[in-house]
Amino acid sequence: MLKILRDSDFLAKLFKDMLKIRLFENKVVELYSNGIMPGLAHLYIGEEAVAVGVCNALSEQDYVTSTHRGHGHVIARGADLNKMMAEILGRRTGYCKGKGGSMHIIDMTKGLLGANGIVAAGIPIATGAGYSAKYRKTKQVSVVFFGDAASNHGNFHESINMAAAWKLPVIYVCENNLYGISVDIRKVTNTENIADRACAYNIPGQIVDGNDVVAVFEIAQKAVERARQGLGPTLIECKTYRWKGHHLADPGTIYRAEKERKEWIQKCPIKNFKERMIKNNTFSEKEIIIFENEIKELIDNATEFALNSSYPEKSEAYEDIYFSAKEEEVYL
Ligand SMILES: Cc1ncc(C[n+]2csc(CCOP(=O)(O)OP(=O)(O)O)c2C)c(N)n1
Ligand SMILES: [Mg+2]
Repeated sequence: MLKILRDSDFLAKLFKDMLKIRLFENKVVELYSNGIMPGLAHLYIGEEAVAVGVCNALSEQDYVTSTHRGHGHVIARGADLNKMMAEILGRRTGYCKGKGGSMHIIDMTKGLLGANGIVAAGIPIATGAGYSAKYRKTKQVSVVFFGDAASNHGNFHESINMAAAWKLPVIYVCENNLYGISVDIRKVTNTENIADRACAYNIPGQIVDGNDVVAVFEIAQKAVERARQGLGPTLIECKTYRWKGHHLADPGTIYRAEKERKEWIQKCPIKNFKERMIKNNTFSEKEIIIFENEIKELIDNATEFALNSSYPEKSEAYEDIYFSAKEEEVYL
């Protein structure tokens, strides 16, 4: 704790990474509300400390798998904002040439094995990446982010069982934001903590305040060390909350109490970290404004880049996919 609290460059990076996610997603909301963004996106607003704390504990060679709510993981891993925004706006300069959208951002150069629209599907992929790293003796670790609802999927149990038995270098990061779409996790799960399940596999299960970026970083760093030493996987449960609805078209208010939402907004990971840093004299208000302006510029540039890019041609619709039928055959 002391070591990183003294390193102001590192703390500035944590702050900027969280702010980048928040402001990027605010822009996504604006573009969607103005009818400029096609489809939907699942926002990470309120959960930024999880992705930023964990990804900053990794090295460049490590692997990450993400979810349908993936903007935060991808940005924290250093993805290119221009290519991200272009992808979300369906432009050919995007990560998947505009054909994947928000839920399919992938960047192999950053060890990002993909956001994923299938709940819990990233869990066995990260487990396989961990197996590969162990087999190749590379000392890489593999991290999977997944939600509370995903922890009730068979993939979770099968993957952790295998990783525990074979001591694979995998970190299982559960983002417990209390809901799977509209379903309250407390109504469909009989254990108070998802991390408690770790004992069934004889691995460490850690619970952390998912809105405290320093706490998340520290716990992730220990899990990474353990994995690199060949001691096997860790399950980390980050207690957090999504401020918005399940996706952009869901107001998120019908199935959740307003009081609960407001209490969590008080625990804003960015505001609280900023206040702490100012109180500790790590940064001044002026420096914070400089950081904010830097990030706004990046996001404005990304938006301009995306809006100035063209859409893919109709003739490209069947390129880059496993499906091999010709367009005319599909419509027969
Ligand atoms: C295998 C599968 N089943 C169901 C869905 C529909 N679905 C999309 S998101 C979601 C809930 C996910 O909740 P959680 O894992 O807690 O993640 P969160 O959305 O809260 O981040 C469901 C059921 C899906 N995409 N994939
Ligand atoms: Mg959830």
